[in-house]
Amino acid sequence: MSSPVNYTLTGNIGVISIDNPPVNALSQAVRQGIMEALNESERDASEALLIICEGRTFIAGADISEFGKPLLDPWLPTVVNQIEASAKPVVAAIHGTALGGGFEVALSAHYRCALPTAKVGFPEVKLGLLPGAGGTQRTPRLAGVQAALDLMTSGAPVSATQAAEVGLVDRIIEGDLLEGALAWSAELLADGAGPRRTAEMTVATHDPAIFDAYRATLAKRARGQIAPQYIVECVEAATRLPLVEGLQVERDRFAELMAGEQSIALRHIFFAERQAAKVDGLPKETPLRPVESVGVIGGGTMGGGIAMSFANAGIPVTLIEINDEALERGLSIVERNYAGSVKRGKLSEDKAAQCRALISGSTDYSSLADADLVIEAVFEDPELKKKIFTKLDDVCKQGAILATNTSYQDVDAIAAVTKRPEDVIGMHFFSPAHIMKLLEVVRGEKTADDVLATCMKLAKRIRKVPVVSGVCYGFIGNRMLQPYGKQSQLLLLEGATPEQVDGAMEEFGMAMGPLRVFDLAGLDVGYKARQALSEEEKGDPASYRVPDLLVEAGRLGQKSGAGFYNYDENRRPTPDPVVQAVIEETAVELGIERREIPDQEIVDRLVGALVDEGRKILDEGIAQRAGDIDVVYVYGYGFPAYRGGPMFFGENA
Ligand code: T1G
Repeated sequence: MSSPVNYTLTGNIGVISIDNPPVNALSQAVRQGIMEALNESERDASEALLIICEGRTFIAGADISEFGKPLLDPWLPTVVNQIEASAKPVVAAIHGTALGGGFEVALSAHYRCALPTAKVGFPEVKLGLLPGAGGTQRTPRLAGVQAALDLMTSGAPVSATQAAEVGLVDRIIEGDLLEGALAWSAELLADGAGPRRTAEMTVATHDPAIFDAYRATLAKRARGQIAPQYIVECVEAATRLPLVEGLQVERDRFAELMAGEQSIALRHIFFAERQAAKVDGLPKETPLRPVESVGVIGGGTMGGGIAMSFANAGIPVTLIEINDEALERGLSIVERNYAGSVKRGKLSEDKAAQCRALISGSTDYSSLADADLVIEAVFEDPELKKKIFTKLDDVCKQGAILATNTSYQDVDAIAAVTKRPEDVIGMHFFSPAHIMKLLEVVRGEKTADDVLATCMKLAKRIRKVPVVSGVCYGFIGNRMLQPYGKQSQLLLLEGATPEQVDGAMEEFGMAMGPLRVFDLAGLDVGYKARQALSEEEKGDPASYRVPDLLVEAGRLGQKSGAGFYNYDENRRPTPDPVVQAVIEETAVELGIERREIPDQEIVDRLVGALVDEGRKILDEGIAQRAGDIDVVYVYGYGFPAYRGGPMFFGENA
């Protein structure tokens, strides 16, 4: 088996070229190959060394698939220390994404150049880890404490230009990277530049209070997570200790995190997310339909957000509304959202204007005649949806994909009103649709393979995380929310208060407890859905009596300023004794005894409800894998990623 590392002498430059598709991960073979190249360079006529990668990217990190297994020599810290120790100047040439261990390799080099399109970063914290090959010690020496902490605790990559501004990249190369890097290496040699070891640098002066400030911010922003706190500790060590001792602190903390539950869970989610994008039994080479123009029916909150998701990916969108007034309202939601993204610094003014320009409005369905994909996003009235699909069947070209954004309706029943059910599919976005990453792709009984494959691929293009679901009431996510919601109601009647239930789940790591979620979604949504059901279909009154009484008392949730909680003008929730009285009276009415309920029981019963329903969903084949369900709950329902999702947690708790 040939080595993924190639070493050649180009003039007086020793070129270490790595070729380990798909992302040049630092597998054992790559680490071994780099060491062999370094050893060879010590014996040859090279005067400088250049580290560069083939393929679409520079090294995107350590090989995550090796984690959790016995670590094979050479260890990455050994490799990076040998690069830094080289007697000949070492240049790293970056394209694509230099991430994690890959960026650490670049930081151990003496000089760094990059294409303007390149990105660098430390995503380790997203895996419950920290940069374990010198990143926590070398980055603050080069870029200062603040930049180092921001990079490592956010896990977000920055552009090569931004990296250059803080001293992490020395030269931006326009044009061909290899050519430019070789020329720059020759220039360095001509200028008499020798090895420039970061290890010999000290961290620039800084306010020592910065560390406690970060600890406090992270305790809120990354509640319950260990890795961010350890990153602060390691960067602080870099300001106090010589590199060798700082590296030891980093090594100890890294090893602890690697063996820890949080990182194991986050690594599960890393691979589960990539697995979820694959459809069992659907050949990789299934042809895809072109999607270069999209129509969205309904300019409400969901429709506007969906339109933005496509426009943000450069795909023109036509937003359809019933009349000009409604269309105006829909387009103004889009305007407001873009203004908000610019204000929060998520988008530049220019980019926002570019995207906005890709969204046009119409009240005429015939403007969708050439659309490649049309997504219906009107409110949950099954008859209205069927009427719309009948119309789409008439106006849309053959081969167009017809999708519904319903969050629980029967996609097969909607498809059945058309003459082309094979072209119908569910694309269930989550609110706000231009921000939430999850996309449930609902495969109907007759949905064609190429339609499914196209939507799965398209999801990545619009920066969504797709998960396939079969057709059932509520698909994966909302179906599991039913028993979860029911359990939350039983806990209230049996003695817990809304703030205790939500508090316990938020302490567990949920972004928001169940009662606050129901208030956010609107208690009237569930109430209206229940009105269409028979007493029998509604099931145990304990699961809905209290929210029904609240709605009938005009407490619809956040939108009416009161639900399970009262809400002030900043939407801050406060408990209301009126609600407590309704709960206690209903418990008496239903003959439910009340008692002290420990927080752990609340967590066990609510997470247990999710896991039980998840198992039924797997048994019925509605979801392909348990990991898919975990991805749904982490990306769509605020389940803590560092617990791996409900199914993983259920298996491992
Ligand atoms: N190790 C192993 N496999 C990896 C990998 C990695 N680091 N990165 C990607 N893959 C696989 C992935 O599973 C998929 O496989 C294929 O490559 C394409 O990935 C000591 C400890 C680079 C931005 O966290 O963020 O270094 O599904 O679909 O959307 O300090 O991959 O095709 O079989 O995601 O174009 C730090 C992780 C590691 C970066 C490309 N590095 N990767 O995105 O492709 S920890 C990371 C990514 C570390 C050191 C520490 C993305 C990407 P398959 P993809 P993409």
